[in-house]
Amino acid sequence: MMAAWRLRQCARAAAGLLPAMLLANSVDANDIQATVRDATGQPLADAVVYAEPARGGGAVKSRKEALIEQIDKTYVPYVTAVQTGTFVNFPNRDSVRHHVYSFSPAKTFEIKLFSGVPAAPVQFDKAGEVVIGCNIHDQMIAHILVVDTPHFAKTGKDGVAKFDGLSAGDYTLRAWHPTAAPASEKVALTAKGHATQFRLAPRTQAAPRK
Ligand SMILES: [Cu+2]
Repeated sequence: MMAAWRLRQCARAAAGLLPAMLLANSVDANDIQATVRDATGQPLADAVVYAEPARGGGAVKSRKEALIEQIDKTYVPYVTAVQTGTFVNFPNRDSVRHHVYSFSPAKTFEIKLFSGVPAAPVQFDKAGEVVIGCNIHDQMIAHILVVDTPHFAKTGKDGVAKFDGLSAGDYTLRAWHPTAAPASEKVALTAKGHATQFRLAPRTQAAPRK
């Protein structure tokens, strides 16, 4: 207990040394902004950055349903991040039928050959990576990262993910991408916010297949 307490105090002290750097990045109070790059330093789009409170649980869950559409035999979007418990539906906008499925341990399911909007969305109730495939079109792949926190965002083409509304306190900040090895850092978040960068190495182990 005492060791953990001291560690937090040190982390807070260290964070206090960097206000100029944080302000330079225009981070508002209790915001987190992370730039994610690949091993060569290029900005990485479709990465998910999320903050897990050290004290865990108790967070309000968003009940907003997410959509992964099928357009021109492509899943849109390619990467989706959702909080545990979120429902996702898979509207088919094509004139051909699709057969959505996943064998991933975090969610195994299938929606057999269908047109239009499936009658029921699928609930993702377990944190982890879910790879979505189509039984008819092998090239169709989508990724869902299910996270046990309401604090997450996906990077754009500039590699930047940003989210706000966090309480001050200790977090583990994680960065994830389908083709990269995940990374994390401990953050003692203050009213000054937190700006950081991740450089992700390629995955040494293939991402779990659909
Ligand atoms: Cu298909």
